[in-house]
Amino acid sequence: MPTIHRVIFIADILVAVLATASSSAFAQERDDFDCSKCDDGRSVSAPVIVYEHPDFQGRHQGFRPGSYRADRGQLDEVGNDTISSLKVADGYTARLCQHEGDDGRGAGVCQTFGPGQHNVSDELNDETSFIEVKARAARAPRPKRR
Ligand SMILES: [Ca+2]
Repeated sequence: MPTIHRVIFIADILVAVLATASSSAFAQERDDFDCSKCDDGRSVSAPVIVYEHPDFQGRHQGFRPGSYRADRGQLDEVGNDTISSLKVADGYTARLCQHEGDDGRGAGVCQTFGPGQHNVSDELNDETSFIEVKARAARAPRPKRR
């Protein structure tokens, strides 16, 4: 029956078009998981997330407890001297400093942020080169003994 054949032919075309569309969608999805963005993906679940622009816009980077120095490339995702806002999860603090310092504690203008969402003050805006994230003692998991 010619009508049936025509329907099947059209159905075949539709399948082919859908297959092409979904494979390019899949390729797009795979691009989203490109390794250059792996850290970014993980950063979303980090207790502290810093942002390039005020109000949590622009490039961002997540940090877990520890100290991070721009001069060691540890702020490369967001960029040195760019941070303008940050989010701090409950039970954590983030200390931002203008300079890395020599003693692992940061130097210059420093400011500590508790849980919540913050825009960085003018004093420290686009200046941060050192970040220290701490879990507050009451909620901190006990460090493993070596
Ligand atoms: Ca900025």
